[in-house]
Amino acid sequence: MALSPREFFEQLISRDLSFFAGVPDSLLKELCAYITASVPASDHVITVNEGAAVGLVTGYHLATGKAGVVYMQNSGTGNAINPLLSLADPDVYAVPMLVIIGWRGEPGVKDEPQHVKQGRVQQKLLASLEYPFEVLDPDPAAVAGQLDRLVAEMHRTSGPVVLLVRAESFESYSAPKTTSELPLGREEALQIIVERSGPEDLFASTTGKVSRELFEIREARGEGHGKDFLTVGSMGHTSMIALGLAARTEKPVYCIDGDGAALMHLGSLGIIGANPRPNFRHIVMNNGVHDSVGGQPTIGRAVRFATLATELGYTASYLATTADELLSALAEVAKRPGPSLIEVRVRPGARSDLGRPTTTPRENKAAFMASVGIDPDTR
Ligand SMILES: Cc1ncc(C[n+]2csc(CCOP(=O)(O)OP(=O)(O)O)c2C)c(N)n1
Repeated sequence: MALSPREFFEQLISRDLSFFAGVPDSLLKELCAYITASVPASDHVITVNEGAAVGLVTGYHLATGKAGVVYMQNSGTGNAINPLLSLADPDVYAVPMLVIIGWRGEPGVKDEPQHVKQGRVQQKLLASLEYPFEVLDPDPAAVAGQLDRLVAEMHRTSGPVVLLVRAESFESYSAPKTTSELPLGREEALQIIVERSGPEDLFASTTGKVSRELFEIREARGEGHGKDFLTVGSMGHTSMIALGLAARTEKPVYCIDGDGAALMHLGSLGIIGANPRPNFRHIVMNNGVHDSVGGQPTIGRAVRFATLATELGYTASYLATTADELLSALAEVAKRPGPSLIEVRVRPGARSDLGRPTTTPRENKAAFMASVGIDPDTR
């Protein structure tokens, strides 16, 4: 049994929950797509991170007296906990809001390694935050009662309440596809970067499909995975992982970022500029969407990462939209001391048969550290 996103949305509207902010999630993909297509931009903001969504809905409450809706994947709970506990909490400013959380890694449901622990502790985490929560019942007859109870609790406590959403709770809803005339796809661009890389080059790649593509490119080339640190979780932190690496190895370090991930913790770009490492090379695959979780828009197309990088102290930056531009930018960054950044404007979308890493995160870590020359067992 699954819920129609439209009917669920109408249940929210009928309870005066009509202002939305969040970061998209693959489990909430249908609902996110429905909200994106149906709610005017004045009432729906896809924020750069989950804490920002809590802030935005708090401002909405201050201006209207009403409660808003925040949505996120449970990976984003950590980003939201600070403003939930120190801003919206009934012990602080007491801001009512409905928080809808996609429950990746639910015990008993097979999921990727980065979701398993988060999924296992999710209910305990919510209980320890002391926020009333329910697990969404996909039976349409039950939803009205669940929302009535949660909304009543939200008003009684004047604080956040949570609806936890299991996989496949919503019926499919086809979002209008973002079309693009750009010549390069993300995987083609990555293929060029890997082909042109030198034997010493290390990669740290961001959360989502780009790391899956990097894994498959290495498989197809018959290479090992020891040069690549795949940041399967921890969205937005790959650039800091790469900076830490660059600070302690002489080898060139390429951070393969996404626009959504770079924007999630954009201040890190300033830290890279202020802590210049000549071997640091940042590549932002800017497709203007959260491709890995359903293609919901980011503000990526309005951001000039290349210009921003120069402003923030990178020594060189390049914008590439074609294979030739990417090749010449790669040749330039290999010649000059960094930190440097290449913004690659790519089409949204990925292969439908894209697989997932078949090695575990700990195997990935061991192989990567071995290629840096460190035995992970002795640390
Ligand atoms: C803190 C956090 N919030 C949300 C997610 C869910 N998530 C995984 S990948 C992704 C989109 C990444 O977008 P971008 O960096 O632009 O890369 P793309 O998928 O477009 O290649 C999201 C939202 C997550 N893993 N962690």
